[in-house]
Amino acid sequence: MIVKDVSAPTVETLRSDILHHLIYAMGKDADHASVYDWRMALSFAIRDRIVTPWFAATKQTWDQGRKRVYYLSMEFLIGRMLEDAAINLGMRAVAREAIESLGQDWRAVVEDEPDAALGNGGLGRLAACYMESMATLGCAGYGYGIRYEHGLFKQGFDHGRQVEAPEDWLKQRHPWEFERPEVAYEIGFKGGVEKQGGKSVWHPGETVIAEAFDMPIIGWQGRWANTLRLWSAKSTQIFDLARFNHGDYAAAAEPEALARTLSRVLYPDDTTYQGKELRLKQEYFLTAAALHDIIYRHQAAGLSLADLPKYVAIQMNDTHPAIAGPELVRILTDLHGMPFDQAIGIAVETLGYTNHTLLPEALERWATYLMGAVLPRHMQIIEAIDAWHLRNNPSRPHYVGIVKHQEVRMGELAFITSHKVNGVSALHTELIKQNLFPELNKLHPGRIVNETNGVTPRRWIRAANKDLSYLISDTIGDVWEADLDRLGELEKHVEDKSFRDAFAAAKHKNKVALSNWIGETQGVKVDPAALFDVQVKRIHEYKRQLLNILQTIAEWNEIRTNPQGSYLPRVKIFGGKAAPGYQAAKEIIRLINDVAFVINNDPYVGDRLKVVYPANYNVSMAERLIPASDLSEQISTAGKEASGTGNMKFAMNGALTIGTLDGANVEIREQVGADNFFLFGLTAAEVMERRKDPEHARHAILASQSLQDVLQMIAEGRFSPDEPTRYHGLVHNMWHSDYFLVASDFDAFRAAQAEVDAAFGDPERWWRMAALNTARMGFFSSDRAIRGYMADIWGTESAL
Ligand code: HBZ
Repeated sequence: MIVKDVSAPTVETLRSDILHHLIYAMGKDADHASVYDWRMALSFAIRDRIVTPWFAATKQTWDQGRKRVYYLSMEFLIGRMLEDAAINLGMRAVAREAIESLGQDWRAVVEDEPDAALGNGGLGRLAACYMESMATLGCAGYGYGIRYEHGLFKQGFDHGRQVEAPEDWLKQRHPWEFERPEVAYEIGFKGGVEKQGGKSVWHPGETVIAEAFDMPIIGWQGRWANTLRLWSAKSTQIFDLARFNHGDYAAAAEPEALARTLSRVLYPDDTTYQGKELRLKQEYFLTAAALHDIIYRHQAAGLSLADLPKYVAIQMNDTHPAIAGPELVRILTDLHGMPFDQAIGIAVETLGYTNHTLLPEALERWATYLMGAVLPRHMQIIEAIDAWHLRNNPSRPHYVGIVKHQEVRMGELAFITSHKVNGVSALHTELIKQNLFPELNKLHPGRIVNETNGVTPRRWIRAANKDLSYLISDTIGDVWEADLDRLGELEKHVEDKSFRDAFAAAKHKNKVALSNWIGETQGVKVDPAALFDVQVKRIHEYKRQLLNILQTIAEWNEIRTNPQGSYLPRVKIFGGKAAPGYQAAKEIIRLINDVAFVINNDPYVGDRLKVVYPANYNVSMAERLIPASDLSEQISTAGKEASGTGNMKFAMNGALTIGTLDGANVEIREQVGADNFFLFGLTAAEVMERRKDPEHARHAILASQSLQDVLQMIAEGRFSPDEPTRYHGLVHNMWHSDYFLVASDFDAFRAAQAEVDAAFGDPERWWRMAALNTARMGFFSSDRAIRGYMADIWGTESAL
């Protein structure tokens, strides 16, 4: 157990530290400093307090020869760091007072920080939550990723259409990173393989340098800190002086520019896979740099490579770093002369693989010619691993190997080179066993395990929802942040009216703040007393934002045809980006915006229904929206959403879920109780059954008058009067294909929404349900998830 001095500084000392950094780091005096300067000065002053626990943790791990966990991920969707760091160090109040005493507005300073958007969505945000939980639990480890110069694109809307602009988080200095020019490895690509006396020697045709940038990740109360090490690509050749001297200035800078493209930009595709050479190079760049670093550290401690699994656990976040298996085998055999069978055995013992999707279009498969060209030695090793696996397992009629139809299947590769493969919710793990890897599961029973996702309550309750946090602490004391099961103690207060009133008041306060923000930024006036119905996540057909907007149109119709009826006011809030090349998703975005325009400008409707879709949904926007939500839309086609993590954030913050039996919704419903969850829709098994009817869409539409009306209106151009045919393709697809079964679930969804209205119309009932959701969500802390990984996969123990 390490004890460090992280006692919060006084306002006075912090204030003087801020001024010190303002002058000596930023070169500004208080009279001329901008918000940016103040933010940097404050960040440095806070960062100073992370460094000591960070060093102490690193030293302790080293001294004790502890096993370390290495989390390899192409994405870390971190968001802002300042406020989170201040909270984990227990100094937010002091920091706020200090900066305000210097005449600065705390929120303005905090919100000046750009989001580190080094990820697409759930997978990247999960990696960030897991880093924070590992630090909180004293799980010694490193995250390894890429320091993309440009994170996920910025989304704008132009007449309702998504437009993408490059993201530029490094335009300003990033105060949370430390450049490590001395930690740099040469990474090779292409070239050829030569046999030298029975040994294979790879001569790369291209090389780049991977240079490390470290970010300390501080856990709750500063008791432990780990490192997130991000790699940046640099040229091995700094500058082509000969070309420069010939006056060819552009060509002289070319090697540098080319090398840098490797870490230039994050691929914005989630759940569709594109076999792009640059992407494969990025994956290898991350993985090879990480493995070099891991092996270097292991050997520097004087340890034998045969003992690697005793000291090292490597987790592959999806298949993106799955080249780790072949790379580790290459290092052990080619570079260290270990026999192949021993090397692959060590690789398997060391590696673990987390699967995040069942969607076939998301599963990575690289053409063998591409793999062979970019990584010729790895291609040979992959074939050797495939042959080894086949040799060691009795052949089966449906055996699925790694290389098939001239493609390398990264899922099978990751499976075969790992000792544990995990799904991210109970249902998803079952479906992995039954549908994704049935044969490999039979060959390796027990290898597939479940680790249901979790989220960090520090960021998602404590930082994002202050009023709820204070209420929780006032009610049950304040150690729930590190032991979320304690939220269960709220349950006995739920029958207490004054507690429920306080719970509702905290929500109302968040809704007022959100209403003001919507008014200011979207120009739409919304009533904070209305039901805030929110669907925020990547736009994807399987997530069914289309179902949500069609239901919205149906409600609008209802109000218009029966204007005397009594309606509870609702605000429909959407947020999310579509992959730039995903046309169907972009069409849904445009439809939502078109519908919003018509409804928001309809004088008949007034306050009863509003639709808002703020552009550029990101982590910071999630922190604003989720605490102010009443209803959480988790409405994917059953069997498609591996887990979801937004669903957990909403429920913890006292939003009720309307959802299908998909991903972690199943477990959320079990925890909060079926009475406190609005369930609808086909089950995963029913979905598979329904698809057998080639006419399922037509049948479902013909059975629903309200859906027919809605589709008719869209087809007539009611939401696109300037171009009535705009959505003909979409409507046609609804009638003739509807792969994600929007039509089949439509009536059930509307019925569930009617139940939501009934519940919201009964505040006693609603706030009881909402408070019970918060009280029963302890299970979904990422601390619980990380404990599961430590025990079931990594074989590590807390250092605390
Ligand atoms: O991972 C998501 C799942 O869809 C979601 O259900 C789950 O909760 C979450 C965390 O386990 N998957 C992704 O977010 N996937 C990606 O972002 C992705 C990114 C690049 C790719 C493929 C997928 O090439």
